[in-house]
Amino acid sequence: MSFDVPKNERLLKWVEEVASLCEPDRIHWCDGSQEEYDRLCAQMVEAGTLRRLNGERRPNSYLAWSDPSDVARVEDRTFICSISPHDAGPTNNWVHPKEMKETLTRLFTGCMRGRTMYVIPFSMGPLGSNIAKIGIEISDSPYVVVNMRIMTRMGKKVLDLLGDGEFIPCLHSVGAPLAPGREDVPWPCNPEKYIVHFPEERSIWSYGSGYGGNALLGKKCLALRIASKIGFDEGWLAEHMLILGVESPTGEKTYLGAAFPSACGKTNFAMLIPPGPFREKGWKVTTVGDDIAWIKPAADGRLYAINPEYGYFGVAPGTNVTTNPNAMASCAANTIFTNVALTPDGDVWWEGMTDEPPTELTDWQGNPWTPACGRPAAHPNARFTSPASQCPSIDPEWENPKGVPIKAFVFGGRRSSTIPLVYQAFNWSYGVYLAATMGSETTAAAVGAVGTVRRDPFAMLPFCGYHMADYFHHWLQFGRINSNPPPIFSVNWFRKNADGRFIWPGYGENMRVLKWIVDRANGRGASVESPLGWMPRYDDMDWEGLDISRERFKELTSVDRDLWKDEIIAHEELFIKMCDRLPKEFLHIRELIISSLWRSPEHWEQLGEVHAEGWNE
Ligand code: O2Y
Ligand code: MN
Repeated sequence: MSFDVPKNERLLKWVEEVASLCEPDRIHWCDGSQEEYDRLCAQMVEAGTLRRLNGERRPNSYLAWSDPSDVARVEDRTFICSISPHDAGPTNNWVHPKEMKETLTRLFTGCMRGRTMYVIPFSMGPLGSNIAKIGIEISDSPYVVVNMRIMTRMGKKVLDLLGDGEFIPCLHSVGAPLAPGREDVPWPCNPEKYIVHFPEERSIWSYGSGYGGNALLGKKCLALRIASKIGFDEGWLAEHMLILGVESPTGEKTYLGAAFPSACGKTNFAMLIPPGPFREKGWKVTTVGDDIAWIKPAADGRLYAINPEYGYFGVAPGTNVTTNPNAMASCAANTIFTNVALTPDGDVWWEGMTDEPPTELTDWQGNPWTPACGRPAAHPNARFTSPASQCPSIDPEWENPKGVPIKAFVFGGRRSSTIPLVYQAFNWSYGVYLAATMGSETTAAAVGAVGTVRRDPFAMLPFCGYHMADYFHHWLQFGRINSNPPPIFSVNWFRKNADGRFIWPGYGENMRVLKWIVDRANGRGASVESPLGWMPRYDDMDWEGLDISRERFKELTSVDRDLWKDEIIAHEELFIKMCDRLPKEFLHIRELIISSLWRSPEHWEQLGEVHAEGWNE
């Protein structure tokens, strides 16, 4: 250890207990220094876990290839072990904590033999922020240590701040003890996996996987599952939301939080570059966070958000200099890539990085690859771990311990029909309803038939650490006790026409929708009432530099009564699952939406110019 033993009795006792359970050969307290990082990376290069990339092309960067069985989060092996199953709710896997502790104790016994046990102190959020929390991850994976140093504020400075205070214990093992004299494999893991949360005790145990959200326990496990329960108990929100800032030509700054399920372009939206005419007029978009937001009410009556993370664990395939130049710049150096392909000159490549693939590569499983071979070169869930500070659009306030004031919430899914381009909920409760019922069509990367709608309330389905209907109550209550909660918007970038083609260009052009949202949030933008909420008319949006006809706009914003009939029935199916604790408000709001949709055609014609067609049939 390169520093004195910390004086936190609870921490020392826990480390001792874990060491006697897991029986590691060595214990290393991580100081978080560059020297420690470099040393661990060099050891992993030696062990075959990492490859050092060409320093000219990718300075200080490495590539890891995982075991092919350990490539993503494992939702079916993720558990919320509250004392009562009713507190985990119908959307989580549950086992009684006593039974689960017995299983885990058996699995963790001797699981670190032959390995080093790393003690990793980390802060989720800027050091000392009253919104931040300290965690201690114990892990037997050096890959976890170096990734945690990028993803969180990590090391001695965190222990100094902790003193004898509270921390969230996070225990992780790859579940692969090394017998004496046995050679290690590059990516140790175990086919039996458990990602377990004890929400009442506020602790995490993860076994068998070395990958991403299963192993970097600050991210999904602490910052979402455990933090959502703490937020419920303490009156704040831990959300699966990006945070972005919009600066207008007059210098007005508007921050918003936005939630999207996976495969909806969340990182691209977090790092959006406005189209030319907007940039020329002086519009700027800045990034506070790309994945998670912790949001607390402050004394001035506003809601403040921090990004609890310090880096990006971004999905590589599909990212390129056109779709997301800011992400490409973020991973230009000091990055750990996982499961991407290796080029002959020691750089990385993934599907969608360039128009033309390289003529030869080594794929993510270490095999020779050519464009004709019919296999992807990178795994579809391949990742880059990069410091957030390297993002060119990083917001100047991203490290402000107070957080940034949130003026709007945005919720979006991938829907080829039914959901209009954008609308604003009539009020907070309607907004909570729209977020609770949001869904997204499955893509080839997800489980389930392509194109079926998977309901993903608040994009939190895999990440809510307690009963989802209690979570809805918490949001409703948040709007009651905070006097002026931000407006809530729904967006959908993925509408298609009858030929199955996308009718919205997306990417930077989403700025046009964002501008309308920002105008509305600041009490300006014009709108018209629709059955679902407030919507822009064609002339309420800025179209400079983009050729979208009035006809196309009508297609993008139409609300089809027949499709909404099915949509409402699907809401009902979701509600039935949670009927034991569903907020009564939702049933009333559903009825109000139904009666709005079935109002007379004349009613909507009087209000709006263009929307009548869809609503009046
Ligand atoms: O598969 C994993 O372990 C990563 S999942 C992930 C990573 C970064 C941001 N979001 C997610 C997610 O699943 O929402
Ligand atoms: Mn995420």
